[in-house]
Amino acid sequence: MSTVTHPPEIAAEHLPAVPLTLEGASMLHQMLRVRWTAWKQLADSERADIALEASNMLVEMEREASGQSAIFSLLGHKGDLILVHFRRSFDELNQAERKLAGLRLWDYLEPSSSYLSVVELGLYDSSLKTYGALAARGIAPFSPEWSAEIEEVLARQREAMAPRLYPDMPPHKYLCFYPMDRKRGELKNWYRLPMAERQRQMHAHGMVGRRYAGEVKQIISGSIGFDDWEWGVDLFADDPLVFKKLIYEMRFDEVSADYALFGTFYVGIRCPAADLGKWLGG
Ligand code: 76R
Repeated sequence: MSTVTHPPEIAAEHLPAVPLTLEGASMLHQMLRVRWTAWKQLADSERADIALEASNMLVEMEREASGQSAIFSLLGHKGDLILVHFRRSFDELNQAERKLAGLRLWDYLEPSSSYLSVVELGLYDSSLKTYGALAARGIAPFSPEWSAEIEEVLARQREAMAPRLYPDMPPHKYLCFYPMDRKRGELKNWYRLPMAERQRQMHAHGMVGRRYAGEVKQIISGSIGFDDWEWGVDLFADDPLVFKKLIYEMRFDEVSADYALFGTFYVGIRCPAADLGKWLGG
């Protein structure tokens, strides 16, 4: 009688703690303040020329095939404008930034903040499933066989998720942007929770979010290693009250109630680039 021997199953504590993620478009938010005093001192015709040059460049960027840009008029003291850019790479983002810096209008703008990130889809469900299945087969994490299987899962998901990884600029009128962290405190530390527990909480988070699917478009971008917070949250909607309701409801959800830390909130109203001259009072 022959017995088939299986390699021993790998225990959960030896599996990677980090979930699989898919990365897509590079994102830059530019918060800008207008130097109104200097701007208003210009002759009307000069203002019109300068505004037209900027407006033309931004109209092109709105339609850029490799990733779009959009202008929002910011409410409150945190700045006057927020430009949101999606591009294929950091190099392209940097090119866009430098092209804009070359505009004459840039002499009348100054940055009040900025945020650099990459569109991120967290794959908690597939991570748990895939890590578990490979562990049951005794395939050691980070072995060549393990890496090949993981890459296959990622490649499949990347293809299925392409429209979400490289999104078009949502057409909605209002934007709400803010950066976030997950808590790393002495008592509450997201990064110390077992994968299965994080997956459970993120699943519940997604279920709350899904009820708002028709009213709000959410884009989560990862910024660990790129900026001062861990994620950027962009919400787009045609009614700003939806932001308040969704974010309020999420505060009661376990993962937000226990682990969410929030940065500065920015709310803006879409300003089509063609209307920039009018917006500048020209
Ligand atoms: O991407 C997906 O749709 C899959 C499920 C999902 C993930 C992985 C999801 C769904 N989110 C994910 C990740 Mn979210 N989200 C926020 C906020 O946290 C708060 O209390 C407020 C900030 C909102 C309003 C929101 C909305 N989400 C994340 C992450 C990364 C965390 C990680 O990976 O550890 C953060 C920081 C975060 C925060 N989320 C949704 C929404 C909405 C509306 C959905 C459902 C989208 C849909 O199904 O159409």
